[in-house]
Order: sequence, then structure tokens, then C-alpha cells
Amino acid sequence: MPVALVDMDYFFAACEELRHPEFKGKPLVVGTANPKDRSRGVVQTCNYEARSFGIHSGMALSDVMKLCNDYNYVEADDAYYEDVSSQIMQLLKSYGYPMEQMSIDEAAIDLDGISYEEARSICSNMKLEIKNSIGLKCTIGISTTKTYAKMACDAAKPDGLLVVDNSSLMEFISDKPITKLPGIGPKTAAKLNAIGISKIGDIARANPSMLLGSFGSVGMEIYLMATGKDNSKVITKSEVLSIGRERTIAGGSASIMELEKQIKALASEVWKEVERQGYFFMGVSVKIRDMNFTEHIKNVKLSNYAGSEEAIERNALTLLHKAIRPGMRIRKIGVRVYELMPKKGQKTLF
Ligand code: TTP
Ligand code: MG
Ligand code: MG
Repeated sequence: MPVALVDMDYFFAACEELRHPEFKGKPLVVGTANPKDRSRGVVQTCNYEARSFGIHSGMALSDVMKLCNDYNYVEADDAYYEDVSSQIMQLLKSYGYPMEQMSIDEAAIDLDGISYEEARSICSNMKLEIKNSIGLKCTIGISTTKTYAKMACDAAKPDGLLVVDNSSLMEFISDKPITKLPGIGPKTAAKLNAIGISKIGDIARANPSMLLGSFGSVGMEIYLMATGKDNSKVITKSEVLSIGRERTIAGGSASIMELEKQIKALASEVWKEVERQGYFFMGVSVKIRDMNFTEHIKNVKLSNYAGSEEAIERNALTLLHKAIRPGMRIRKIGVRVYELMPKKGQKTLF
């Protein structure tokens, strides 16, 4: 605990607005069909202007016209969305917390051992970073497990940040519709509705052996989720996702020479640990925290795996210069490498 769930707002359509700012402010639909033939195909997503007309993902394109006759339309460009997605994932990974990518526009981040208050401030920084460096908005839900964090995220859309901690969890979930729980599709929902269960709180009040009898293991799972006993966890690909070091500068410093000195020392410490654990790295990131506790993070993905102190130092110094603005006073500074690959026996390749 806690777990954060980041989900991009109207992702494919937001990507299109990013490269076509002229689409902003007017309904925009991204769909599967060629723009010249919209009699077949479905809406993949649409911006919030389009949603206000009732347009939504999965709707037939032929029905969109009936709801709104003046909208922009783009055929989905998956390669482009994948590219934007990997920039977002890279940025989130550079924070160094265990992370699981859940879909093209969604990631779960394990903030275990961190207070909810601090989790909120880390996530608020993530939102800011994604907005500033990529130009897109997202919503983040923070809660005790992945399932509840996703529900918090859904409830806070768009451009939101919602914390649902232990003490507010039961109240938060109990009046949500049962379809918000994973594993409850339209068929299970209809069966539950038929016995008077429509809200998550209704499941929590139901008899668990009745649920087990009528719905089998799904019945048991939804009972656990409805009673706050979900235990969905963030599953990471690798145990060690990044190696980093940071330092607090007493009183803060605005001197670039001082900060460069700190970067060099940190690069050397990080390198010692990277070498000790035996990794190559592809990503380098620098984090600075100003006197208002705002964190500024810059990162770079190298064109190939690197394995030297020099590569950390050189890239970290460039990132420092990118992150810092005139007059900024820095109280904390950090260097991190990520996208690690174990060296084991692969040394000859490099
Ligand atoms: P979602 O995160 O479900 O939706 P979204 O990002 O468009 O909007 P929201 O602000 O509500 O999160 O899906 C991410 C992308 O996946 C979406 O932009 C397009 C694609 N997608 C489809 O292609 N078909 C679908 O039915 C859905 C739901 C999504
Ligand atoms: Mg989304
Ligand atoms: Mg999503």
C-alpha cells in the first residue's frame, strides 16, 4: 500500500489533438473506419466534447451522425499512439517505483511504504510532468490495491487525482455499480440484478455462501472485492527497475557549479552500485526538487545500452541543465539509471 493507477484521458483522441491542435474544442472521434467510408466500423474513443453528445467507445460509427452532425473524424494510427505511450511509460518508470503497464494508456505503480500524503504529492508531480513534457492530461487514482486504485481513477476523470485510503474505502466503493468490479460482465451483472444486487454494497451485504453457490469462484472473488479484501498487486517484469541516489542540500543551492559537483558525485555513487549489481542501462534521469517541494524530472533514453560512469555523468549533466531554470533554488538532487539489463555473460557483446 498504496497503489497508484495512471490512465490517460481520452487517449487516442488526445494524441490526435496533440499533433493537430486545430481539432481542439470541437467533437473529435477516432475510429476504425477509413474517413471516406464510415458506414462500418466503431468509435475507438472520442474527446470530451464528443462525449457530451453521448458518443462513446464501441459505438457504431453509423450512429455517431445521429447524435452530432458536426464533428472531426480520424482513422486510428496505432503506431503513433504506441510511440506516445512508450514516452509516457518511460517517464513514469523513471520515477523508479515498481510499475506494471496495464494497457496502452494505463500503468499501475507500487508506492508501498509511502504515506498517502506523499503518494499524492508524487502523483501530482507525475501529472505535471506528463502535461509539461508530453502535453497530455491523465487521471490518477490512489488506493490500497490495483482494483480500488482503478476505481478511484475512473471516479476522478478527467484530469483528476483521487486518494481513497483504508478509512474511506468502504464508503467509496459501496455505492458504485457492480459493473465497476473486474470479472462482472453484462451476463453476471444481469443475474445479480435479478436477485436485487446492483451496487457493490449490495454484494458486501449478501450471503457469501449464496454467492459461492450461484456464481462459483467468481462469486467468492466479487465478495472479497466488495468487502475491501481485494489483493490485486502490481506485477513488475524485473525486481530491480532502476538504481538511483539522491542528496538533500542543506539550505538549498542556486549555484550551477555546486549542482554540477553534486551530479558528478551522485553519478559516481550510482555507477558503483550499477557495477556492483552488474547491469547495463539504457535510461538516465535527473530529479531536482525546488524550495516549494516541486520536483522537476528530466530523462533520456540512450540509443544503446551503456555501461560506464562517464555515460551517467555526461547525460546527467545535460539533463541538469535542461531541468534547471534561472533563479531556481534546489534543495534535493538525484541521479538514476533505468531500463537495466543484467550483464551475466553478455559482456562480450559490448
Ligand atoms: P481507455 O483508457 O479505456 O479510454 P480513453 O483513454 O479513450 O478515455 P478515458 O479518459 O475515459 O480514459 O482506453 C484507452 C484507449 O484504448 C482509447 O483512447 C482507445 C482505445 N480503445 C479502443 O480502441 N476501443 C475501446 O473500446 C476502448 C474502451 C478503448
Ligand atoms: Mg484512458
Ligand atoms: Mg485505459
